[in-house]
Amino acid sequence: MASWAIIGLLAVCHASYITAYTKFPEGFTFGVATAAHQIEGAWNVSGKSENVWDRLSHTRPEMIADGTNGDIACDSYNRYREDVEELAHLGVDFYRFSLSWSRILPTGFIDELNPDGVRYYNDLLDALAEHNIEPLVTLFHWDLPQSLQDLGGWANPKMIDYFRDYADVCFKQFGDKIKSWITFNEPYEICEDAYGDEKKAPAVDSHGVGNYLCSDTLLKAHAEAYHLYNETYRPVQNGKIMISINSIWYEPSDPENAEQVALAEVANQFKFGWFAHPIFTEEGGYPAVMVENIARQSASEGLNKPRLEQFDDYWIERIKGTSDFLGINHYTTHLITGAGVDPIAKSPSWLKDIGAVTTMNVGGDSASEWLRVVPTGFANLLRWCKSSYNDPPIYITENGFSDRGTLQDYGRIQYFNEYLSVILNVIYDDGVRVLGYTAWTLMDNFEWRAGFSERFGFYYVDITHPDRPRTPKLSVDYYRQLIANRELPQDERFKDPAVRRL
Ligand code: PNW
Repeated sequence: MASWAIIGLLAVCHASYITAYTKFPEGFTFGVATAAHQIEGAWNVSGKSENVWDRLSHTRPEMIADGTNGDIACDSYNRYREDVEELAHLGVDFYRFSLSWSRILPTGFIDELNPDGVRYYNDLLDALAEHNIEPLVTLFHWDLPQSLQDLGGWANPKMIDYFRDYADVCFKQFGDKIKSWITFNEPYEICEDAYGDEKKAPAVDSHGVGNYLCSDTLLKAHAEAYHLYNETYRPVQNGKIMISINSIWYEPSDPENAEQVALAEVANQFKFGWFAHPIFTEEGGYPAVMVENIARQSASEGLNKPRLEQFDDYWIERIKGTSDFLGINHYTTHLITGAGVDPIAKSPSWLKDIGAVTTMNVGGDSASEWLRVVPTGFANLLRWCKSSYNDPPIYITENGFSDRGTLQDYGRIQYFNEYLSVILNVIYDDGVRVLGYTAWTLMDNFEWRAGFSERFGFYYVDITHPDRPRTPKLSVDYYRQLIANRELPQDERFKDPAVRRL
């Protein structure tokens, strides 16, 4: 068979990936995201103090896959003008980045404002404004000042006040230049991975206990920052404020199996609902199934109080409705195979509390073990959010794909194309109100415990070179063309020559 015939046949086989919709609705916006600790470097200069990721990567380097750290990272503290040039080249409508708490308030408290930190973010904001790029700014993307961790971090209820104070400083210092705020990036990762496990700094690993102390504090801190903005700053600054919730979306491995279907719903309530239900439902509070499962488990463990308790009426009301949009970070879908204790679950733990067995054996692969390529799962998540949370306006605040850093990054292009197709489908066919999309990430950066071994960037970053040179990958052309035309690119050159499909 001639090679063109083979290619044609493959194209037909994969025709289901190509949707009828290619054009984005009027007003839909595109951006890219980064986070301070992953790109800035300059970890101990110009007044910045140590944060929990500095501490972890310096004292336990074996915890980082390639032994790297964020000391220099992409050197964005010195090279932010290059970052902005790249953003301008891509043509993005907005840039999502985060503020480093320990750079702005080195003690963690408001007694000391670091002028160099304030100047850095003002310079970045001014450079963005020159290029008409809107800032979308995250207050907290995981880099807690170590001084506050020494007091218990997010397991300490005093953090509600400390976070509110920090947010107040940020609104006051930068709020005239920022119209869109995110309080927390991925509360699940903060609470479960860092206090209920050791997957993220500070790696407290108080499974089944610390994770729930964290969520009580974090949700209250989020609500206080929202009310502060809403009452004091919004009337003069006229901006919006939201939270970005991460989903691993769970599906039954056999859609005909009623038990698996029910357990997948439980798992989604534990994962997404843990933080979304208190904010985005009319009822408010933690999902009932979480409260019930954890009470039952806690009693069987001989405790006299559940490890997670429902908020009281004051806090249920105070937390409800505290987000102007639903920010969704989405990467992947995992499966539920049945009831019971997952073999990887610690005891007690969030995973054991769910009472289901999970597997990552689904979809296409990436460089990250957890990241499976399952576009249909994204469609189901978005439809579920519409029905579970009363049709909220949604921003996708992260979505992306990891490889080992190839410049011909067809895997990334195909991932974006398939996940963006899904967004078009749910907008046009299901009326899901997705208003904007944020690709993760501008350039290869310090990927937390994976170091630089898993790369999510549009630009390749050579971390062996002191100047941290950035090289555009093929996906830069793809995203640039997409944004320019507001349409999924159809060019042959974006198709993987191995399979000739997008
Ligand atoms: C996000 N999951 O983390 C973070 O917001 C980014 O800082 C990070 O670099 C990026 O995604 C890629 O990892 C996630 O298991 C970690 O589904 C884990 C998951 C999702 C996002």
